[in-house]
Amino acid sequence: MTTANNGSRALDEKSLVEYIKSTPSLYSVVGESDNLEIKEVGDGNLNFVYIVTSPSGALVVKQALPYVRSIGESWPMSKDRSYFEARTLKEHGRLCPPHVPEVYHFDHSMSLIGMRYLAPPHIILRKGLIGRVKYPLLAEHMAEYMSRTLFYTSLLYITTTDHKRAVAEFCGNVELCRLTEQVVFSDPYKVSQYNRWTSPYLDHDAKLLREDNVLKLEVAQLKSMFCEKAQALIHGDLHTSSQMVTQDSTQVIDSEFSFYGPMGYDIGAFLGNLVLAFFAQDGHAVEGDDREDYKKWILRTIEETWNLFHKKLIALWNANQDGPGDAYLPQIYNNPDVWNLVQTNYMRDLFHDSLGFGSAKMIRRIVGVAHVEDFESIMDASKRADCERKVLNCAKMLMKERRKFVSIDEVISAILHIDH
Ligand code: ADP
Ligand code: SR1
Ligand code: MG
Repeated sequence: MTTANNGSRALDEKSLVEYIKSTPSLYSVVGESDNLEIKEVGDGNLNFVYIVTSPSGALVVKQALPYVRSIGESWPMSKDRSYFEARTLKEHGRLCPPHVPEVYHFDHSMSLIGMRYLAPPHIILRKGLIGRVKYPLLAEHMAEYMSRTLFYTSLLYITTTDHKRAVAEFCGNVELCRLTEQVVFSDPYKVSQYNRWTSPYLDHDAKLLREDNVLKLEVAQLKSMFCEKAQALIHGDLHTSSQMVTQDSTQVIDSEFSFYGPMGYDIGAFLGNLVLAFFAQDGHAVEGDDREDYKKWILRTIEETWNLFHKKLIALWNANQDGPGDAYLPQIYNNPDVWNLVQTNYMRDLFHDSLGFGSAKMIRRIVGVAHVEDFESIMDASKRADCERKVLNCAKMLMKERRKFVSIDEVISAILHIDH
């Protein structure tokens, strides 16, 4: 075990064995075995992740150190993010147990979480999308996860007393929120030391972004919504590397960016990352496999996710019309006409928020600090840039025109139009 700055004790393979042996809630999962194997598998941007196996069990240990792993110690970051990750894994797990791994143990002083090991064939969804694997239950599972976690933590279900208490607690995750403000809503629209893109092919496209005043007005609105709209306990980083999947299982991991924010930020993150996967497919096409059928599957999944989410959120809302939620009191809104109108307006605004945030998430992955494997794994830079340019054109159009879209079918048509 080495001592990092801020008094953290960074685990290594050897010290982790000792830690597990002295922690009953972890040691019992691996059958109190003397024969523990440790492997560090962290491929995310921020933390260290260890898989611990014994002949009779396995678990995952995740540790946050006080900096951003992918950048290094020059970018300090509060290790309290681990507290918020554990807190939200537990809360979202309580609200939607089939789609969130169980937390066995949390150690605040070590910024360490012990959780269920998502064993193979679970893989990170993004890798499955690059390998053109279809997941028939993905839309259903993600719609279930998003509708339950967002509904039950919003004022549609809880009282303003509970909401304010929870909002206050999650305001503590300020450093992670500020990281998002910077890398999603600011840096892509200005010169920043961290920005990069497929140069020289996208030099002009990146410049156009920085000079697009209409886009800047839109992104300012989205940023203020991200900072001000405490609508629900959102995951906060729901891209396609935050799900581990098989053909019949979808598990949402990595909720360290969670806070009370706009629902559309989660929905947009997931749908926007599926759009990224869609535009990356041409870069992975080879002779004999043009990936056209797979592209259609991605678009169908986008459509089904939104439509199922819509249906499930409304169903939860109707079933809890007389529940504790302070937003729409039944004494005022019990007339079916006004009730329908309230729901129609709410879902329309949420749809437009999701399109806006989804677009911002797409843009940041092309010209910002953190890129995604969907495109990074396209080795031919010119081909990669062609795919990435379509993302930028699609995202700019969606962000600016989002209020004109009435249904997800129209969005799919617009994506197809840009693709051809
Ligand atoms: P970061 O916070 O650094 O982004 P992640 O939570 O995304 O870290 O985890 C990094 C990697 O560790 C994932 O891509 C996945 O391969 C692996 N991983 C994380 N949690 C689990 C788990 N519960 N079971 C199996 N593998 C996991
Ligand atoms: C330095 S930016 C790192 C990014 O990785 C995380 O997964 C978040 O998306 C964050 O924006
Ligand atoms: Mg991650």
